[in-house]
Amino acid sequence: MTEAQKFPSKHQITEEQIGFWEENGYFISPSLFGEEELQQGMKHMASVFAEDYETNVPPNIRKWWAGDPETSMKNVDNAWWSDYYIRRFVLSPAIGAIASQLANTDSVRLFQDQLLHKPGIGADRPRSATVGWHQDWAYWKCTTPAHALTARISLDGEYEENGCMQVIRGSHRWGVQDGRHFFQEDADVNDIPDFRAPDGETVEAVPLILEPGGVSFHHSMTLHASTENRTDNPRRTIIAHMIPGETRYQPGTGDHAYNVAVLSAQKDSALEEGDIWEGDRFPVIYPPDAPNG
Ligand SMILES: O=C(O)CCC(=O)C(=O)O
Repeated sequence: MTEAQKFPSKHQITEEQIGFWEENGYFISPSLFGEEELQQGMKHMASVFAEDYETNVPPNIRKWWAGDPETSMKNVDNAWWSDYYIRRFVLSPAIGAIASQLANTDSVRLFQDQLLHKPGIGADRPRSATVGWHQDWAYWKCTTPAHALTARISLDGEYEENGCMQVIRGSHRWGVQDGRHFFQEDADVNDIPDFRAPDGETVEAVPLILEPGGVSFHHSMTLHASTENRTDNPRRTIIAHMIPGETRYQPGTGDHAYNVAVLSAQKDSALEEGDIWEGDRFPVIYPPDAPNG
């Protein structure tokens, strides 16, 4: 394949953008989705949270149920099992093409998706629905090498007041940190923990501002978090967590029991160290039209 065939030209990113990613551990693409798609995304996200599943298959993890407080984060993993429209977003060829260039790999698979609805709690309510500082790989030590990456598609637009995500610039180069606080819903995110930055580097939090339909990418070792949403409207994000096609299973870490069970269920024999993360439940996003096996 020539370079031109590899990436439809509008999904080809520049050497400079790849250099930015390698230095900073994040990248923001221009809007990849239009108004109609975003409206459909909101509708289908609401259906999944309401347990109305197009495929009749539930997502494999839910952390919010009807009746739970509306000020809590609504969060579901693997909604693409349940909904065809969500599937269109998280298996988007544009996202796959950009991810393959950032990760410098010939193939990209979906590791799992995530729907995130951060409620608008207004100015006065106690802090809630925050995401504490964490590195994604701290939850995914069952994947090696640690080159997974995430695309976050913003349906509403993201900015500081509605609790946009923040990253610690360059932290993907700093090794494993004390970072497993994703589920801390009352975190004071502006009080940044004492992360270990190498000599000469500083701990700098960068807000990832997104227009509606905009997509941010971050490396699985990049420290990130998000504050509460102080507006009166939800901040909704469809998230594709992706792995390079050569990613292998690393046993003994006790991490991500759900995905390990999914991988194991697709095999005839017991999982072994070094097995490739593959199969229908980890579909190929890039190259487009590749078989899933
Ligand atoms: O959107 C957020 O606030 C956090 C998302 C996140 O932690 C992730 O995509 O890894």
